Amino acid sequence: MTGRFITFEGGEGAGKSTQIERLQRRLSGLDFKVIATREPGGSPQAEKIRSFILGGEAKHMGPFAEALLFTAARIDHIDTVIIPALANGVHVLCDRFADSTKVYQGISGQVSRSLIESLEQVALKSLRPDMTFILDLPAEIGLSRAGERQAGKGERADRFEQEDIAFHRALREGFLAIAKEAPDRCVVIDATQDPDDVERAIWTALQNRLPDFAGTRVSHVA
Ligand code: T5A
Repeated sequence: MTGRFITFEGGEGAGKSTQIERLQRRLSGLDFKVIATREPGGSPQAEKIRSFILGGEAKHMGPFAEALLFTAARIDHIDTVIIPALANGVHVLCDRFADSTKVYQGISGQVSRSLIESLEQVALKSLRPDMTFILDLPAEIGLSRAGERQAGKGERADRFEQEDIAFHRALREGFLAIAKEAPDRCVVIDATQDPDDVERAIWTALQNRLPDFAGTRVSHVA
């Protein structure tokens, strides 16, 4: 029995964590076995690499070195968390995955596509997400949401949130380009909607695309 691997991508503050939490709650309520995880991080070793990168300690080494660090974290996360869960029939909801490296380090960071693809091949081997939700919204809105959330928690902007607006606008275009290149895997969701409408759009798309979830309740929003 194999679980489904579902990833969530998008710019800063797009609402990925919010929607993963909601989807996990819904699927658990329907008796599906499901875990939520994130990148960078998701395993003890990868979380250490996360702190190093997001604390800005690798920034001076440049985007390619950062891509290598994201890849090292991803390999541990895949080997110790994602593959074992999927092999046990557990569905995996992942907050960011390889598309984030393609866009943040590849497009915005200008690491060549061939290098990024080589790293992806080494880390993922035959693993691919069954479905990817791209939560799309203008960079200004996402950054403002992320800023408000941080202010509420007394946190500071991380390594990538500190980049200029042109960087963040390029991210949005990068994710939309991936969705165009891989329409069978990716669904673009309008993330400017309120959280209930975003949740409804995600659930409807999931049921339409993956037979595992078809036939379960459609209309309820928690
Ligand atoms: N990165 C990551 C790379 O550069 N390369 C890689 O390979 C990988 C894997 C990760 C950083 O690392 C980079 C990308 C990132 O910069 P992170 O802290 O995990 O850092 O950052 P994000 O994934 O961007 O997480 P955020 O928490 O910033 O964004 P989310 O999860 O998309 O948003 P969420 O759900 O936390 O919501 C943000 C705020 O908005 C509100 C929420 O309540 C919250 O306050 N909100 C809404 N408000 C209005 N309407 C809605 N629909 C809302 N949905 C949520």
